[in-house]
Amino acid sequence: MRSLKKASLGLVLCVGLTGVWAAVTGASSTGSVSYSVLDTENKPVVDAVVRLSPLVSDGTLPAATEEKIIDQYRQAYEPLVTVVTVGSAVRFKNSDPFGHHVYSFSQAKQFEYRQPTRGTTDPLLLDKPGLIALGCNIHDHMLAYIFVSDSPNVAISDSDGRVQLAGVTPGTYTATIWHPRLKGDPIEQEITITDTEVAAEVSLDLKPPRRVRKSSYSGDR
Ligand SMILES: [Cu+2]
Repeated sequence: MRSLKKASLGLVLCVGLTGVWAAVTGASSTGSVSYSVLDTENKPVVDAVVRLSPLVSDGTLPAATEEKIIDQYRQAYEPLVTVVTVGSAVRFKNSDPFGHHVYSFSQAKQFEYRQPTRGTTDPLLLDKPGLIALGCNIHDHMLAYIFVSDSPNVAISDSDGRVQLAGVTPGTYTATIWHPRLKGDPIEQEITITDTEVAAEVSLDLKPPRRVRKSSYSGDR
């Protein structure tokens, strides 16, 4: 009887340690990808979202990302594109000395916050994956986006057009690439991740940038 108990304990320890072992040896069992996002003139594209989804999903949702703040400053949203995983929350900050009224009618989230003066809203839970377009009921030119991902492997391009995704389990994925000014639907590419860094490139056909009139107010946040 005693030996049976020991055997069961050993099994429990084994199962528990497998996860720890995988984490410790992560460097050799996961891969990474470095995406280069360019426009049709080969110039780097900032604010492009790249998400990797496994060809066959096991239905597991990613852990929530840290709560993010979307600021409203000089009649513009900062950042233009926010990326979170599903189940995460965002707050809206008003850094202007006048009111804003942020809202969305997007399928992934409908909400509105009237902010007559400076301050930060309560957290808004993003419980469905998808793209959320934000607008302001007071300032029509204010636009921004929240990309809510059902995959943990998601990131946004920097000013060099680079997207780094690390800690990706080797396998075949569909990469979905989206940008606020993309003509047409998001681009999909099949990509195979190995245990070394994979380099990938995508070219986006973009609409011209909008001419945004920013408020002349330039006070402190
Ligand atoms: Cu506004």
